[in-house]
Amino acid sequence: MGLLVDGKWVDQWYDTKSSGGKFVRSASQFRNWITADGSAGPSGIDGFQAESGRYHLYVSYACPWAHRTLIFRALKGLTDHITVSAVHPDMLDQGWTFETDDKGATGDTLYGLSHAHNIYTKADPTYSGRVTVPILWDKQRETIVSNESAEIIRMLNSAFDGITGNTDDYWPEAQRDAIEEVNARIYDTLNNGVYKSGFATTQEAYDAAVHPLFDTLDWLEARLSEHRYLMGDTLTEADWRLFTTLIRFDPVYHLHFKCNRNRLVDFPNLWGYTRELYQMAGVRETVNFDHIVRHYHYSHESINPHRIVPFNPVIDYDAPHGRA
Ligand SMILES: N[C@@H](CCC(=O)N[C@@H](CS)C(=O)NCC(=O)O)C(=O)O
Repeated sequence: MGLLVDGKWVDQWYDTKSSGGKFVRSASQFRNWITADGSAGPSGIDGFQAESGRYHLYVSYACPWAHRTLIFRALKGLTDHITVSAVHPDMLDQGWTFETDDKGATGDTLYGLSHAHNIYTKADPTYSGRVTVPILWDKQRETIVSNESAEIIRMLNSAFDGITGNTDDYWPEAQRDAIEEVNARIYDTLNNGVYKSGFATTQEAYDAAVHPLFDTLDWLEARLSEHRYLMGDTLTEADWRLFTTLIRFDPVYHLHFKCNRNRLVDFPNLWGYTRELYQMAGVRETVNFDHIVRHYHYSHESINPHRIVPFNPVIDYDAPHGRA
């Protein structure tokens, strides 16, 4: 895997040497917004009006950030309005590819390109930076609207409401500050914390990631003993952002990223909550455990150089969750 420099692919693994063994995630660069009337969003330029059939998501089923966008597409009734291509789970020398498999990798259904980096250079032939998924693509202007999942889910939350008639709101105005606060802790110590733990190349960097990670899981376990969802009685984006990390915890992060003080199934509230969210309409179809387990173990050469995919326990996410 690697990154693009002036539109050219450079084979390079994450560099943790210059950061004292710590994994540092780089910021996404395409930051435009789809809006109902095409006006500019909080960042970027205008001209990306919500329209049925105009936009496309490039995702990996393995990737927790891309997974958020698939969940919002499902929850918000957008499956008939936004098309999807899913990359192959193996992310090797040339990054994400559009190889196909029989388990959900679709190929590039728009252009038939071979790699995700081709999508970035199609949008900007001089692009420099990492080639990540999700990518929200505009078929009309043939460019990337956004490659930042946190912003894509907020677009999907409301921009298409006039088209779908679905006004479910996972980013309610009255709770925004409180959601941001919870998101910040969960992002730093969990969503990204699992990567900081797994990609650490010094004991210090690992210790600095793994302890806050389990402190946050303990905090969430207690919070869910008092509240049905993170913000109370209704689901918000905070829950879905947490869910994509929890669903990968026992199959991947516990072993592969050395997040092994406990398993998810050891936390009764978090485990019931994860099953409840998994069983909500449309969500199960966004979870592809084959791609999740295969991707991490096969692609991260620095962590698992022999690419052995473990024989995992069967986990029954469909078991009754008993939460009311
Ligand atoms: N901030 C981005 C992060 C996306 C991201 O890091 N995706 C990973 C897959 S889980 C990726 O494509 N990594 C490839 C790379 O960094 O080279 C977002 O949330 O959309």
